[in-house]
Amino acid sequence: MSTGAPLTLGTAGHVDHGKTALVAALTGVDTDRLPEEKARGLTIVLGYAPLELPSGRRMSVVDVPGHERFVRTMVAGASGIDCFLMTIAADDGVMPQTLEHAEVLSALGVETGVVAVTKCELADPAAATAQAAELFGDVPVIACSARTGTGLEELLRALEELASAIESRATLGGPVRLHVDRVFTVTGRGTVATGTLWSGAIAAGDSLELLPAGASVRVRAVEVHGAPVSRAPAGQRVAVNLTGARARDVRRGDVLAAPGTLGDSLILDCDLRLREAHHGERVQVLHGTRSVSGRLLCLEGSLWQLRLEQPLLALEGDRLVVRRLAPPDTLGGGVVLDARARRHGRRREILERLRCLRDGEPLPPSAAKADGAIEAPATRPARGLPAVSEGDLLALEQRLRDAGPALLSESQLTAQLPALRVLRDAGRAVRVSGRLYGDVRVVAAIRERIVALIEREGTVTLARVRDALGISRKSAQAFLEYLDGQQVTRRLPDDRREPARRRRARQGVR
Ligand SMILES: Nc1nc2c(ncn2[C@@H]2O[C@H](COP(=O)(O)OP(=O)(O)OP(=O)(O)O)[C@@H](O)[C@H]2O)c(=O)[nH]1
Ligand SMILES: [Mg+2]
Repeated sequence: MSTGAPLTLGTAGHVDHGKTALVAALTGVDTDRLPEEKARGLTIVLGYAPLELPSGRRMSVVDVPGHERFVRTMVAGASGIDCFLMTIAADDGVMPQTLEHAEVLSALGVETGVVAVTKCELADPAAATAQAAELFGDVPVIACSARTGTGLEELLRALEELASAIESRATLGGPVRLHVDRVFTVTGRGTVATGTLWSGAIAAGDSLELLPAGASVRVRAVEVHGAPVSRAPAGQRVAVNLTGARARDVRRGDVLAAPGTLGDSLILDCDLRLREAHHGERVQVLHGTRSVSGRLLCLEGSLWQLRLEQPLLALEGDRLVVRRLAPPDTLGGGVVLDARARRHGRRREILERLRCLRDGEPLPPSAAKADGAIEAPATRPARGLPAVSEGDLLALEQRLRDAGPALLSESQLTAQLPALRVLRDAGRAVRVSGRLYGDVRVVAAIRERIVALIEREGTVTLARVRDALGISRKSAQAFLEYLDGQQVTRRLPDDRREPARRRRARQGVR
């Protein structure tokens, strides 16, 4: 029986602190499915299980890895959860990823949860309990053991109480948004994408948009924890059987969204709590199940601009996590205030507007003017260039889209150069290489396909990219140069390309 609106619980905690064992003891499901996970006794990918509470209410559980190398996966699993189950082993106490996961949860705004002091039959749980209380304040702390069963009933009761106090995303409405974390093919049924449904409801027959590719897909069937349902509301794990997309066209980090409700974000104004970050620093930005590199620009206090190298699929109010690239570490995170900002500095009226958005205050008239400047950046003519109308911009955008991976050169666009400049500043057009330009969605989709090809094949030649993607040699060259420039690929002496971070990837660093 399942009563109450859907909710999702995410595990958290240092490696080996008993997350997976606890989920198995509570749900009966061993979420470590991969042979490598079983052999190493280590969670590597996200695990999922339904948890039935004493009242019959059901929660989705996402079990995350605790190893420091898999923090990116942990963030992907924690994005979209409603509450946490943090484990701290009685015989180990608070450890680095206890702290890092706590930081991620706080950045994602997940403040409700329970701490389980695990392995309590191995050591006196008092010290770890005191540490937990210090770290998490008045969150319930329960000593338990997955091995002996001690404390599990108390833990379930605490989760029940927690669940009754949380408002389910199902009641909040909003358009469909599902950040894909797994994709596979089921014989006879085709592509299945799974994720935690952030908002909206998905039903068989729905038309959705797959982003960033922008492809139209149709929902053939929907399942929740292995059982078919006619309609799945937000707040739980959902598996969507799709038509219109092959499994290899869908990747972790993609988003299934209600058509026309979500677009690419390349420049975001945010309210961030960061430690040790500095103006101009290149960082990793994690949002949903996606992570991209970008640069941090300090505007004022907690207000920062993020200029990304690849798009995120974000909306205002979304949470994101910021990590340092080397050595990898979580710096903090926060809230998106403007998901489609334009490049700007510390202009007074823009800062005033952002302060109001952050503090939830009404926009004063001067900030409202700046608001228009931000909301409709593309209509503002670039300095020294003739004004361009929204019609000019849409016409050029369509032309770039129609050109697709063939791209367009500046010499083909002489009459539209002012519009090109505006589109480029607004992140809607991308200079791929030399004087060649493409639509931001087209460029993102081609990039993803090349990265997938290299992931499959190790290294690639220009000719291989040309043939595999069915594009011209000139385009293949431009895209590879673009990816070299972004340090996604690295050019080898024999002109082949390999992933720029191949050596680290071989060592298992993600
Ligand atoms: N004695 C004892 N051992 C436990 C208990 N819970 C887990 N373990 C053991 O601790 C080890 C790690 O447990 P896991 O559940 O895999 O830990 P984890 O937090 O999921 O680890 P990662 O997912 O890799 O971060 C395994 O050998 C478990 O059998 C417990 O309550 N008592
Ligand atoms: Mg585990």
